[in-house]
Amino acid sequence: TKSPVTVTVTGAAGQIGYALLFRIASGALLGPDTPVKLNMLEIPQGVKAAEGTAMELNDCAFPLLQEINIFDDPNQAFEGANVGLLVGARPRTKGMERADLLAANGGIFGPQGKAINDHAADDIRVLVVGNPANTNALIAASAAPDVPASRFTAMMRLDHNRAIAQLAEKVGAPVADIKKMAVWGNHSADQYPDVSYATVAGKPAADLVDAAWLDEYFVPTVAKRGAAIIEARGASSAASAANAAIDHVYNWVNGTPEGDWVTAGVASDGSYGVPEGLVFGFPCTSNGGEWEIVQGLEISDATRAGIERNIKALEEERDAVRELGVL
Ligand code: NAX
Repeated sequence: TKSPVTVTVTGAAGQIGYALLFRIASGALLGPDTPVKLNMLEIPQGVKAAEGTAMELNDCAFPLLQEINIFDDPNQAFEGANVGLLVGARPRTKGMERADLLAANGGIFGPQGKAINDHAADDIRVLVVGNPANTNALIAASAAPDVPASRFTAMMRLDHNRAIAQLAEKVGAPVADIKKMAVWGNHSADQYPDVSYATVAGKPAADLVDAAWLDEYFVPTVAKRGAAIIEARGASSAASAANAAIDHVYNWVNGTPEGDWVTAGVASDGSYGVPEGLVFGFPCTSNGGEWEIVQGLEISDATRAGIERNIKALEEERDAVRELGVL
């Protein structure tokens, strides 16, 4: 077995946290040979519930789980962290202005970024799940000048998985037959799920579905899936979000399969005309260490329009947090 990896989960007492922690402890996040030390971060009101979850984690007697610690101080929670899953965020409440939401989250992700900068291990890898995830990742990265910006990523994997599931259902193929899905941009209704490069059992997906289905059903269904889940379940996506977080980190650390890629929200290096620094959903591969944006894809007019819409949306979010002084 390998040496233990310290994983810090924020918002540990929330519903995604509850779906996530047991899978991390079981070995699904890092693999079956990697022991885990779990650091759970909550706000003071969440600590008691986190303690209850820790009791249940103990009761699972997971062979890989070496330690559980609960904190309400980010500096302690990120001490020595190798992986940070930033799930806890300030949700938008009724009547809340967007600027207030961005400011409240700046007040969370700024200090957490600084705590990561000052206390995390040198190989720290961060996935931001809490919304607005892309901009929260940007805020955390900018508060951590000593950590490469490439180590701060945002979760676009749920959107990616949703897109695969919708296409699989439409063409009647198993999900395992679908490769090279992409979701460009922001984890919001602006996102652009794109089958341009996708294959189904090796055949181009674009040959199996028509343009009207893509524009009128596929894109809006994937982009608005979160709202549909809330409508049906009376609560937002939790287990599927936790699953996507597991997928993202697993592929980041262990690599993506040969001949395929996944979608990750990563700091743009200017690829595909996306301004440098914006945390943007791109098709990415990992060699088991760093994300790399897939290069050289031909961009259709529809994809270009989708990318541009997301650049605009993310620049607006970035400018708004700059104005608030959190960036
Ligand atoms: P919950 O409200 O169930 O849990 C959030 C938890 O975070 C609470 O226990 C709260 O006490 C804690 N928290 C709040 N501020 C904190 C802080 N400063 N430090 C540590 N903990 C803090 O929300 P849940 O359903 O778990 O969702 C968490 C976040 O994920 C939300 O922002 C949600 O919008 C976002 N999502 C992102 C998705 C994505 O694909 N990127 C999809 C699912 C989800 O909607």
